[in-house]
Amino acid sequence: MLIKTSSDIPSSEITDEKTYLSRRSFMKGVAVAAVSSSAAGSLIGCTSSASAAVTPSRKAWEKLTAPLFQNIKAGSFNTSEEQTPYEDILRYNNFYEFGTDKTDPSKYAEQLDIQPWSIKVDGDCGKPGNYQLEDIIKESQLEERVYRLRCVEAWSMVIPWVGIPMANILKKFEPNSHAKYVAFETLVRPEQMPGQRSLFSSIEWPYREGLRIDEAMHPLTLAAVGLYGKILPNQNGAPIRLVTPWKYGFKSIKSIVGIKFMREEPYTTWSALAPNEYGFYANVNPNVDHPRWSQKTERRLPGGLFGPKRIDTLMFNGYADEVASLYAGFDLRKNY
Ligand SMILES: Nc1nc2c(c(=O)[nH]1)N[C@H]1C(S)=C(S)[C@@H](COP(=O)(O)O)O[C@H]1N2
Ligand SMILES: [Mo]
Repeated sequence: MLIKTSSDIPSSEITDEKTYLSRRSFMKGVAVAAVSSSAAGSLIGCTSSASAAVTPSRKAWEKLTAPLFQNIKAGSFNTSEEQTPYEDILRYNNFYEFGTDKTDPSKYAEQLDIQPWSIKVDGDCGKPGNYQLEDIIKESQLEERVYRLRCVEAWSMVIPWVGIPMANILKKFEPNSHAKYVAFETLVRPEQMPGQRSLFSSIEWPYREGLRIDEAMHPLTLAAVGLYGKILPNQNGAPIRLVTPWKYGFKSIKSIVGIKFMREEPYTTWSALAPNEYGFYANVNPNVDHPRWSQKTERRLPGGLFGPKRIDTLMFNGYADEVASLYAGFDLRKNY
């Protein structure tokens, strides 16, 4: 039940994380409403263009960051694969704070005020405190990084992010030698985030993610503030989100308001919800299947005229040369 079907996508193609949440809600005894037609289907069938709505807080953020966005340099690690169109990146999202349908974030995230935006930094570091986001990023050089994004649900995109190496940001807070991990938190604001008001959600807000410190400091790890040369659309995690391209998409936490340097492995939302399905590491690995579907291939978005574009999934999402050494001696089946 609650697995969406449509004429465009056979149910064998659908590997939705929300089925997990729905099952849990069902187990909790919550009545479940009927579900509308497939979000993925409308993505494929529709050609009208989308754009990020201009609200006062987005205007304010645009103004604050304009000098940075006027000077974006080409970054490293860029893939030359065909980029997923802007409209598709804006209209097919996972951002459960706004709902579990792929189109919910594009419908509801517009109402989120992204200014003012502060980030609380604490834990094992020399410079804890509450910082305004603009003060954290104001002296940074923005880079464009064209990365693959591979969701654990077995779809993928190619996204031209704009951001700052996460290491440059974290170093400002002077992590000390006890800092073995970094935890990140998303905003909690139920008035503007309908998914946080939903009875159907089993997520314990805030959405939380974390990395080992060496992963967080790795040159591939990006603090994204834009895509396609513009400030991030709200549905993609404005004003700032994490991007770890060799890991499943759920690690790339959106709309960050908390950073904590820790000694122990932090709580992470999906691995806490279903530890047998989602691990702390979440490295993309075609040889370790999800218990409910294969991870050997993925559906590259957008689909073609005649159906989904299926391609092989690569070890570490194609970034093995860069990151495999981080896991030397690891059993990747156990540490999934
Ligand atoms: N706060 C928050 N961050 C999140 C999520 C979420 O639901 N909430 N979903 C994750 C998942 S499962 C994926 S695949 C990516 C999707 O990013 P995109 O919508 O920008 O493509 O965001 C990740 N970050
Ligand atoms: Mo995902």
